[in-house]
Amino acid sequence: MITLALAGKPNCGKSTFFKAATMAQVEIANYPFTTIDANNGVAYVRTRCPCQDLGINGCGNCTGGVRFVPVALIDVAGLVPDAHKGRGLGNQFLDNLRQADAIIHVVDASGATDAEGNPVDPGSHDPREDIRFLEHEMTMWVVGILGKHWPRLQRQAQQRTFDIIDGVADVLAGLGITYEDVKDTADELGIDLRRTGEEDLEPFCERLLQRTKPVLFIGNKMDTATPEMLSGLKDLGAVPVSAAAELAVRMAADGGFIEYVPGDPSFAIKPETNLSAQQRAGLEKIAVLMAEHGGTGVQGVIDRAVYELLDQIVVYPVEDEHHYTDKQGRVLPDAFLMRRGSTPRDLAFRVHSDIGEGFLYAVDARSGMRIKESTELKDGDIIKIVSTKK
Ligand SMILES: Nc1nc2c(ncn2[C@@H]2O[C@H](COP(=O)(O)OP(=O)(O)O)[C@@H](O)[C@H]2O)c(=O)[nH]1
Ligand SMILES: [Mg+2]
Repeated sequence: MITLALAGKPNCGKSTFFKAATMAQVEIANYPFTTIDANNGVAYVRTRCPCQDLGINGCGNCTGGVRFVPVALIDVAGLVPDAHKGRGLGNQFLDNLRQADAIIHVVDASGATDAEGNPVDPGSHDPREDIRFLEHEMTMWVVGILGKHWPRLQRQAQQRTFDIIDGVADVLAGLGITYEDVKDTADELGIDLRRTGEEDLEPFCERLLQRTKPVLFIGNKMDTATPEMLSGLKDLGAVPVSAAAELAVRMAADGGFIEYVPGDPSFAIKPETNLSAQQRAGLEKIAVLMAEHGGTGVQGVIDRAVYELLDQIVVYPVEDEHHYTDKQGRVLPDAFLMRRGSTPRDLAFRVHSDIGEGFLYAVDARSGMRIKESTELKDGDIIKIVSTKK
């Protein structure tokens, strides 16, 4: 499963974002686990269910055409400045980072959290200062790991048979970094690692991380941030969000007070519902915020991380290409996230390694045409795999 990690200073709202994003109303997510433990949960990317184009009324796996596909979400321990020197929860952070395909860096846009993560008066800390901080800590961490091995790697590199790219990839394998990642990064920067001093590792590690752990910045607490602070963050590429607002609307939906589909720009208070005047006023305030920003931003962040940073598409494997069902007659039973560029053969292996090994051909269920094994799959494709193995 794709794994996203929430990182940032203490008190910027990571846990609130985590609670909101992993809280699924039963009817929207037919997936058994949401929160696995306090820090590991399942969130969902939103997509348009293909049943809409096929004229199928109620496929059973979506809410009025909105479909949710699970991804893993990790609430990472809060990071403090100089964490790479051992301050705070260094090892825990690194372990979480190892598992992440992409990182959502949460910044407190209201400026109510100082550089160390302590609560301060709103507006007294400039959140733009926090943007570079995570990248710097992560880079220095990797520099530290690599630095420990550097004298040995440099010595071994004197031998003709030793490939330093291999040596570096070996040291960083625990971070999910591959030989290709190391090679491409060195090539891109035009550096020869055999002739790179320990003191010059920083740009290499920075670029390597940008490639292997892409980061999406979010300016949380937009509800209490000034417009100047928000626009300053937006200029740096941060997405405005209110995790607290999303949590409140998901809880209200869970309690049956409102109709809300995560990612929608608005919600509807159900008639005849017994909300207190205070609850109603709270929801109305959130409605105004959502109208202003096109929603709370939480769902959009998950979607952008998966579709833009990780370049994923959603593909639907079926057994029966005429009825779009599996063997049990369930319509569009599975939705798989796959990297753009994946082929029907890749999909076959995702379904099962046996099916992949016995791959014969695939059928595009929408057109009814056979497609080549090397065809690039498109977002929303419905594919029947024909294999010698069942
Ligand atoms: N106004 C506002 N406060 C928020 C928002 N998200 C979180 N908070 C508050 O910020 C504080 C820290 O939140 P928490 O999620 O525990 O932060 P963490 O340390 O990063 O996990 C809590 O008091 C939250 O209620 C938000 O969107 N708006
Ligand atoms: Mg927390």
